[in-house]
Order: sequence, then C-alpha cells, then structure tokens
Amino acid sequence: MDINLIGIPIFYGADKRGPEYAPSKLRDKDIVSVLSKHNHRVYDFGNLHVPEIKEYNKFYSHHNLKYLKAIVEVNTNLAHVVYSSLKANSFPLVIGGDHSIGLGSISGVSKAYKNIAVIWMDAHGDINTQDTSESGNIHGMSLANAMGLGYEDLTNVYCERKKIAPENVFILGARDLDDGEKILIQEKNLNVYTIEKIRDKGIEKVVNEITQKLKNRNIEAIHLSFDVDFIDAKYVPGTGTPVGQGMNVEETKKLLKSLAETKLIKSMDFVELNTLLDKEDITADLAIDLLDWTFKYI
Ligand code: 5AB
Ligand code: MN
Ligand code: MN
Ligand code: MN
Repeated sequence: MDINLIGIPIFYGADKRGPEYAPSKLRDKDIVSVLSKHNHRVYDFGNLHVPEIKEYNKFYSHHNLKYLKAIVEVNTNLAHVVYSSLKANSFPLVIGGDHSIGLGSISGVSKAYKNIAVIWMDAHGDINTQDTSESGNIHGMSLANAMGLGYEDLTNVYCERKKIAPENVFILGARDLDDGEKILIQEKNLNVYTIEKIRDKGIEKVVNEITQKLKNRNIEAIHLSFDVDFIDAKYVPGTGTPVGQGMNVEETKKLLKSLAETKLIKSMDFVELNTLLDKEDITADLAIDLLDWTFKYI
C-alpha cells in the first residue's frame, strides 16, 4: 500500500503547548522506516503550514472558540491533502497535533467517498460546540463539527455540508464526557462504546457488531481517528488530557488489529501526543509501537 504521511504541527485546538512537536518526534524515531517494513511505500509529505498566532490573539474571531481562524485554515488545507491522497490511491496517515485536525481529515475523506464511517477512539467524545464547551478548546469539538454541529466556520470547512452522518459515527473508549456531550449522545442516539461495554461484550464482538452495521449501510471507507488518551493515563504520560480507567496497551492493540483486519480503514489520524509532557519518551515510543502494529494488518 502507498501511505502519505502528513504532519500537522498544531497545538491551538488544545491551547496547551506540546502536540506541535509530535510529527518531528515520530520522524526522529524513524516512523518512515517502521511503516515501510510492512511492504508499504511511505511518502513523507512533511508538515502542513500552521500560521503563527500570538496567544493574546486567540479569542480574536470568537470568544469561546480559541484560535478559530487558524484552525479553519489548517483544516481546510488538510482536507484537500487527504482528499487528494485518497484520489491517488494512497492512505493518508495524519500525525497531529491536537485533535482539532480530525475535522479536516473527515472533510477530505467525505469528499472522496460517498458512504463513510468514522471510528473515534478517545477517552473523550469531542462533540462539544461553542455553546456547550467550558474550555473553548476546539479539539473537544471536532467530531461535532464533522457531524454538522457547531459554529458555521467550522461546519463549513472544505465544503458546506455535514461530513458524516451521526449514525455512522462510533466513539470507542469514552469515559470523560461533559454534560452537553451526554445530552447530544442521547438526542442523536450516537454509537458510544464505553470501556466497560467493550470489555463486557469482548473486543471481537464489538468489532463484528460495528462491521455488520457498516455492511448493511454499504459503507465504503472507515476513517480511524486515534487519540492517544484512549489508553489508560498510566501508560500515556505524554498527552494533554489524560484519563484513567482506560484500556491497557495489550487490549488497545487487540482492538486496533481487529479494526485493521476489516480492511475497511482507508485513512487514519494519530493525535494528542504531547512531547513536552512525555516522560523518557514513553508515549512517543508507544506511538511508534502502535503504528507499527496497526500497519502490519491494515
Ligand atoms: B481531546 C473537554 N471535554 O471540551 C473539553 O483530547 C476535553 O481531543 C476535551 O479528546 C479533550 O475541553 C479533547 C473537557
Ligand atoms: Mn480527542
Ligand atoms: Mn481525548
Ligand atoms: Mn487531549
């Protein structure tokens, strides 16, 4: 398979420094050779440009959407790179950066394919809007934006329509949801698999259940958006919003393998690695290990 490696050195969605160094960290750890091992041809596209915005200007375009303008710009460009990659039969692997870039990736995928699904592996739902978010951090809103909910500059990124139908969104691992997010889950009847639910049913059953639903709906492509805080906080010191009670590394790998083996995953984000918070590269090394593992089966 051909892989387009796309780095997005952005922290604006998290409003906390650190995730912007993740792409170069993973390159230093030889991500290109690691992925190439599995018979893939890796094209390193380098990093997309992220405009420099001064901290005192972060509320400039909206009082509860920090760094809005820059995030819209980066996501628009990312969407086009993802779209172009897919059109050229290449797998876009998007390395964040914070999770605000999930919007750009999904926007690109949704232009390339008619029927898509999103699997969002995350301790959080990232389905806040400017009205429900208490932080104003856009990395906690990107999945809502992709579903057409939230501020219109965000929902209109790349093309003016919603990018993904709520019934085709699967949130795995959620265990830290805000009140507004819980309400939305009820309202839209979103597919949320908590850690408890995944463990109760078993990983294989969960993946079968999802794939069955997708087959019935003629889904052509899954976009996998992997937030490293999906994993239990004790294994990932290098992330900005860690949450306990998550899965361990072994369980996570089992889940990634089953998802990859469906052969439906056509694009992926790997986000929220914060190198400034990391301890002895534990999280960066884990990131390499997880990507190595996943791309063996994809
Ligand atoms: B991440 C929180 N829900 O909206 C918010 O790491 C956290 O991309 C968002 O999942 C975490 O600020 C965003 C409290
Ligand atoms: Mn996230
Ligand atoms: Mn998260
Ligand atoms: Mn985070």
